[in-house]
Amino acid sequence: MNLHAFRPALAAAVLTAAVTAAVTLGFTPAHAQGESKVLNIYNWSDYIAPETIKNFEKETGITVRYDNYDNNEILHAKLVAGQSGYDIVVPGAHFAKIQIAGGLFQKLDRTQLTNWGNLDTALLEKLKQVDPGNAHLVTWMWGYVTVGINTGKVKAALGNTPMPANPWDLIFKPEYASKLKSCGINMLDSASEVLPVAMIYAGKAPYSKVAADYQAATAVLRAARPNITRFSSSGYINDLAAGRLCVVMGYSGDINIARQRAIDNKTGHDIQALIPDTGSTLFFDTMAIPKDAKNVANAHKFINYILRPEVHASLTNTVFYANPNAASKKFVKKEVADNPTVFLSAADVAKMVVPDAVPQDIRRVQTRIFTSFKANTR
Ligand code: N2P
Repeated sequence: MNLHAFRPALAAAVLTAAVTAAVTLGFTPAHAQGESKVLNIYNWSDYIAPETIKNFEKETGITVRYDNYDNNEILHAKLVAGQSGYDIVVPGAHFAKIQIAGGLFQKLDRTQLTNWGNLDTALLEKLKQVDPGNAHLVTWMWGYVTVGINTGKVKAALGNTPMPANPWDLIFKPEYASKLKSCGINMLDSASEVLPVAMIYAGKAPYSKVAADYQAATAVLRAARPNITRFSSSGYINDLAAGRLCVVMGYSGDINIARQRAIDNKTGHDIQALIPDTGSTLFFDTMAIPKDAKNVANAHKFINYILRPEVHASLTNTVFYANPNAASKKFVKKEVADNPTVFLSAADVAKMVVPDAVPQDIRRVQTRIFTSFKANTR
């Protein structure tokens, strides 16, 4: 029997049996209750294709409210407070680990996720470290934090000084950064992103659980502070594309979005995402359903829709992040598939650090250091 033809049939049979059992037992499944035709999604900004929501709405008759955030801290605070009103959220996996432990998500119903088989099994295995049994999370996309530059502007500002071997020097080493300040240096506006990178630069474990280790990152950030001209976790995309910034600490795909915008708008700016040899931090952003979500069947429908190979590929084609959908590869545009800063080589992946959850006391240390760094106080 053809396995592909068999799977949906099996899933449908299991679903029918489950519904029958539930009705017999006196439960009414959510979709049988006539769940309202709405779905509330909270996702990162600049992380979707223009047609993704429209096509889903057209096909299902479900109206989607789509809101954005640009750092994990904002989402985490909403989830901890409860009653967020969202049916799908997309935390970074290291935050999701804490959120799962805190009972903030409900388990996925795999019988409603008939496209689950499209997921890359190696990535699923890795994700089990965060979500045992892959019970709560489905990866949306993944990428890494890195340095993005406007090559012409950086060259001009550095003058006779050659580019450093370590791109992070452009931001953290005053010898370079003091020259680049005039054309604008952006740093991500998020303690949980900036501290691990500053720790790598300081030669420390990026997700150290030892508070004293963070003194080294404090020193790195203090030295860098006079040269940082902008803190932003999303607004830097346009500024980089338009030549208002020459160096950013940003998200890999966002830097490539800026690159594409500069090309499309014929601004003449050459924007490049760099891959530091000394490493950087990976992130895996994952869809999850909050425990108090109201539209659970609709949430499953949306997750299953994203898991279609063409849909997942269209996200990657638009925002330049790798996706976890093995079956989507053939729908990824050649120039995106060939971009080594979107799909990292094995050698480049090996340079990167896998994200890790840190306990609450360390999150506080990170936040305290970041807040005084940003405010430029000691
Ligand atoms: C989307 C950036 C998301 C990456 N613009 C960080 N998780």
